[in-house]
Amino acid sequence: MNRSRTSECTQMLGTHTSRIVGRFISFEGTEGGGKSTQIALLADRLRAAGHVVRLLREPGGTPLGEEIRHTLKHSPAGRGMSSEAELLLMNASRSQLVREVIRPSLAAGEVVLCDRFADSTIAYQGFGRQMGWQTVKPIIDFAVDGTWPDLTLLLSLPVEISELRRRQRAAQASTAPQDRFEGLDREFFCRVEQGFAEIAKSSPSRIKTVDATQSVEAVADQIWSLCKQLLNPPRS
Ligand code: ATM
Repeated sequence: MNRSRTSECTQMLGTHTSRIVGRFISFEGTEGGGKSTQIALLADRLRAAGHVVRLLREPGGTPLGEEIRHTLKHSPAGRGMSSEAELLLMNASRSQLVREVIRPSLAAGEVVLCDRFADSTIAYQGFGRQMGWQTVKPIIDFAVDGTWPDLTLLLSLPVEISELRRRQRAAQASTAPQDRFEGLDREFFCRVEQGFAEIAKSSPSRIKTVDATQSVEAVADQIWSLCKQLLNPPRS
């Protein structure tokens, strides 16, 4: 959340009532790492523990964002899209999601689980499309205006395994059309993976890397223990 602005307002109003503040958790990683499965398992555990959970995805998550998602992934209009247009559309969707859903959800005390967020832009557009971290970061900052996840779970997978899982999935869903990202080459996904690794190194307190080659249960347990630390920090 944009904590500085909120605390400024609290001071201006001179109120001492405790604020309800939710938690914002994003999931990142290349395809095939099991994000959807892990998000569903975490949501079940959080709900069982009494939390109100909001499930979101990027690009998407609002009516406008879902239209942008279609343009980015499947629309014939997206063929030949420039990297610059892709970067701006990702962030158009994100800016709407932050203001229309994420901030109100956090203000209501919900736990927001988002399948991808700003780190994907650094990895895919910054590294994958080779636009550079310095180019994409100011645009992300404009879109999110201080709303960053409290915790980011990076499901990490070697490129060869990710590629294999993507191919297996595509073979199972042979009738579904490939999206604009699925057909990109191995070099692109190697750069994306390298991007995620560098982002994780740069923000070690927010981004926790989880080895996605482990069993589903082992990954879920590790994620749950990281989330418990966020939701119930030890008293100092
Ligand atoms: P999925 O929701 O199926 O992960 O598809 C979203 C695609 O958009 C995903 N593609 N692959 N592989 C990653 C890509 N993406 C970006 O390139 N930049 C972004 O900022 C985000 C949020 C997603």
